[in-house]
Amino acid sequence: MKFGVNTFIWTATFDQSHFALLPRIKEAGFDGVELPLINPDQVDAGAIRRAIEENQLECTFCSVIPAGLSAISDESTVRGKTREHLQTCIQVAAEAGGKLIAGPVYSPVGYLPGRRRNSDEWNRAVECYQSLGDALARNDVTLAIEPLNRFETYFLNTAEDAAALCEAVGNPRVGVLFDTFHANIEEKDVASACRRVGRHLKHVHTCENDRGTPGTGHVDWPGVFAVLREMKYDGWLTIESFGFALGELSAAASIWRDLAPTPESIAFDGIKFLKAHR
Ligand code: LER
Ligand code: MN
Repeated sequence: MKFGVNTFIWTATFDQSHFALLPRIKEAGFDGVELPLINPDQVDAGAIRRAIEENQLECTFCSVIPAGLSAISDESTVRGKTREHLQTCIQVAAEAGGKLIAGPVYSPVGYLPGRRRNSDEWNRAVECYQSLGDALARNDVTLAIEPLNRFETYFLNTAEDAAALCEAVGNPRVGVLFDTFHANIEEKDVASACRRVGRHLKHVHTCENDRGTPGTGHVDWPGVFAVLREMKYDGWLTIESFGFALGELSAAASIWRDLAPTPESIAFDGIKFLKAHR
């Protein structure tokens, strides 16, 4: 297993002004960083690749769907633009040296139409991810789709549904990102839910129940680690939390108070806990 940290802990965007974080992240024992990939046009893939390599790290990317786009929209032009957007994200991730894009890449976080998902939306998501097959193969990238809790999406809330979606897509490069924070809200049992993802598991966000430091809350870490070992999971365990003043991003994540003495202590204390208990 490899250990990563999402830079949302420090910043909503990531550019050269944040490269000084990388040696500190490496020194703390992380194998990689997870970087935002929301507006691919604003990502300097070459500079990121060099900085990641210089610091002997790897990178994964976290994508959310920007406002105005949706893979499940009933407007075919919106779906087409979303497909193009995701294709660009895949290409940019590969240029930066990343092999994985993870996140709720179906509709914008917080989009809640006040009804349940319908079968047309499900079929459109399947079609969208199937259509990305060539771009994923050509760029050697895997897409890990993240179920979110009910307050952030109506489309995909459980591990079981996420696994069923990937089963329908039928491409091993399209799998599931399992986030323990969301699972703690939606699942009867976090560890069993993780097991249910099965062979579709491609990425894990190791988050405490309050998005604070892993090990300081009530996520069933022994259970989760036992299941990951049983599944022979050898992918990333990425700590994700959000700085306390990231504007729109803090609002989307609903962070309204300090969750730890400092946001970065969530990363640096969190990795000690995860490594000691894996
Ligand atoms: C959002 O709650 C989340 O978990 C992230 O991985 C993507 O926004
Ligand atoms: Mn997450």
